Amino acid sequence: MKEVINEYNVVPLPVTMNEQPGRFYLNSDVPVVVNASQEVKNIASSLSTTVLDVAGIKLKPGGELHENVPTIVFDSIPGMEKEAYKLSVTPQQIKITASTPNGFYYGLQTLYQLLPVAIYSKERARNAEWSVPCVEIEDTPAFRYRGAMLDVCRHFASIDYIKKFIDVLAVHKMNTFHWHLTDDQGWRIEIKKYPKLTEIGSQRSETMVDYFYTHYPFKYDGKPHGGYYTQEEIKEVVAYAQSKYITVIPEIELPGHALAAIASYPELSCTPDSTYEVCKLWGVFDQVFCPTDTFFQFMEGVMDEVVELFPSSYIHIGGDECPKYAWEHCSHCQKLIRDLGLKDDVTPNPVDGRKHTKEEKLQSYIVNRAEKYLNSKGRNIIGWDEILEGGLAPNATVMSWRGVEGGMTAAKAGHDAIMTPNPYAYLDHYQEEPEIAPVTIGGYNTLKKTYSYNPVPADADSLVKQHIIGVQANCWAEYMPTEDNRDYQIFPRLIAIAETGWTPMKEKNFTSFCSRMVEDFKRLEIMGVKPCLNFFDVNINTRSTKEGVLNVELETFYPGAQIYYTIHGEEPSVNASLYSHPFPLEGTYDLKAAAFVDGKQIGKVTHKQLYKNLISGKKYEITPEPKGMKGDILGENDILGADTVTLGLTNGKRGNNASSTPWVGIRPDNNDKVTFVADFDKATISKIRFGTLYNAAGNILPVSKAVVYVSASGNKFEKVAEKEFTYDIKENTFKGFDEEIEFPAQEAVKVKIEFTSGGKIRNGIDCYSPHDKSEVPSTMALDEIEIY
Ligand code: NAG
Repeated sequence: MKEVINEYNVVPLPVTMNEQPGRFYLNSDVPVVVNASQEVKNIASSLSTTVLDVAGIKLKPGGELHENVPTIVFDSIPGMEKEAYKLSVTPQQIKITASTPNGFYYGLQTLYQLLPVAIYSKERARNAEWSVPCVEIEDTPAFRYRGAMLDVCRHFASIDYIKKFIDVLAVHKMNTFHWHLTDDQGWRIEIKKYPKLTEIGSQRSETMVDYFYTHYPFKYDGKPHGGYYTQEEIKEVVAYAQSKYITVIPEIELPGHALAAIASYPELSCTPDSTYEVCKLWGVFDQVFCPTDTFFQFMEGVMDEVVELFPSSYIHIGGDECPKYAWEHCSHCQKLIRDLGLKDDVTPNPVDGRKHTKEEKLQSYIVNRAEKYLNSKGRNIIGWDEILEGGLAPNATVMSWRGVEGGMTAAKAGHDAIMTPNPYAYLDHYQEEPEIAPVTIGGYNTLKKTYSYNPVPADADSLVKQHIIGVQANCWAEYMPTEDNRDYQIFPRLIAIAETGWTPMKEKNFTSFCSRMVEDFKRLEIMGVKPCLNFFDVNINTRSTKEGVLNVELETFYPGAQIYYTIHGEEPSVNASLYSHPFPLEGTYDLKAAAFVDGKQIGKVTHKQLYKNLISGKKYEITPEPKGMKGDILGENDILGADTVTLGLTNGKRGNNASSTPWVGIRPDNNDKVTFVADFDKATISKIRFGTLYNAAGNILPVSKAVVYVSASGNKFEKVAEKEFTYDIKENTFKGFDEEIEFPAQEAVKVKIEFTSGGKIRNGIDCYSPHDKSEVPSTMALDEIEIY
């Protein structure tokens, strides 16, 4: 593969970086001079150790500055921002300037990135030329909080994995590791006062297999899964992270996501006489902590040990996804609600404009007590954005995950917020075509989409600017059973978030990022990371032009690569068509594409079926409008910034059984019909086709009836066909059906289709909502609608 001749592959991109002619050569005559504190001397000596271990070059320790002797200098000056640094490289001197050890540490990270990538190896690397290109850099982070969350509950991660993860964070100047330690499926932190949390709570008997909507009844793997960290191991991780200027924030989930703790101590639940087990499947569960004295003692006992282990000024208390069913039906909770005088809101809460229930206020009460306790220990809390519901605890920081609204609301109310919005920062979503990727939780966001996220909108007011303190990537691990799976999901998108956290928005540029990522992939490889390699492949997209022509767009992130493609299933090679610009979809394409550099294929072949019909790429009207399922069921169009509402059904891609992408979800509410109208140039038509989905867990039922009307003039419609559909849907809960309706050939310029919904459906499924037997109007998921 051709080397990209660019040596300034610094990721994240520094604020200013001026490339200069010449190089600085490392050799054993080079002294390292430190005019700074002992801590900075330690940072400098870590450079000497690395250079000795990897390059076999023994830099000279200490000493004075000598004229005419090339020297490495660490020079402390007062007055720079905490994490800021300057790095100047001339043939005579490498100089890192900063005011704090943090700044020096980051200066050193940049220096490493300018050295041959072999500097990241663990052993002696040969054949590298140990020199640094000259440069002038001034750098400081855009945000003071740059984090990554690792879920070790859904699947356990070894200490070695966690250290490797921390290494990668440090190389990319991230400063916070959010460690999600407790959840329904496992309690992973040793608490001496409550030994059953790990004896019982850290083990589950087995785990559900495949996507949670794929089989119903669920299937399980029959294999026990578990693990926890001893307090000694936790101290080791905290110290390891600290040595890399990374703060570890523990998350202890309350009051929801608590099944592992409840399985260990059933008295913590509202129904202590029930039997509980550590959860074997993914989702949100009704069994939550019951706010009794026993619970508050437990919470304080756990937090006492947590604050001893984690010096972080923040403790994360969770707060997300806490169903209120148990509290609504618990006499203790109802009495507590009365005693506290909590009432359902009659007028909207001024902070978020919503009316909160008394049970939501009970959640606030619990979070407030946790906050008060932690404040008394000199710590502050962070909670997921649900902690806004029912009133925000006074000093809480909000982590915005259900989109950006929670963070914005918190910031406008004068609270700090950390942005970690779904979908951009959710690294558990698909990043390449669902058909070829390992199973994930759903959604679709490519490296490009993750990179496109900016935490502070350009038009933000000063409160928002002041209170959005940073950004974080979330690595939820339901579908990451192995460490290789974790790497695949997390990288390279985590690096995009690292750049978003560090580089000022106006300097961010995806093309530049990609050109630097080529080198960063090598760093990751040397560090033992196995990223998703879709960067070296081709993404197949469709987009309609203003004139309503559906174009095929091919893109590769690899800078300068050429894309060759075929449309009838042949393997692409340099003899195939060379992609230069979007081209119209003119039939059914069995499209295959790959990226090539210097005539050599650099990644794998991407394969996609695309379908063309009379209304491909055309806008349509649909009532009611698809909404509420955006990002979940929509998605592919979304990444192109296209109008998902009016193009998702005509984008040439059919919904499939692999994922919820690119199905379009419509909730007919009380109106049981969905009406679709599309027009086209006069044509003779005799058939419509559409896909419809069954997915009980998502409250989705397939269409039960479709009536087709056509119009020859454009105003008057005539009914030409109707068909009812029945489905055999006992076993499989995620299944798409292709339907077809034929009718005598007609001249037409417009078609109207009336789809009747599948009717009402039990809200959720037994294991997720055992108590809620209510019925709700089902959602209708369609894709694609075609006219022939
Ligand atoms: C959310 C849950 C989380 C789950 C994840 C999967 C948050 C704050 N909560 O439903 O437990 O693992 O999504 O994407 O993200």
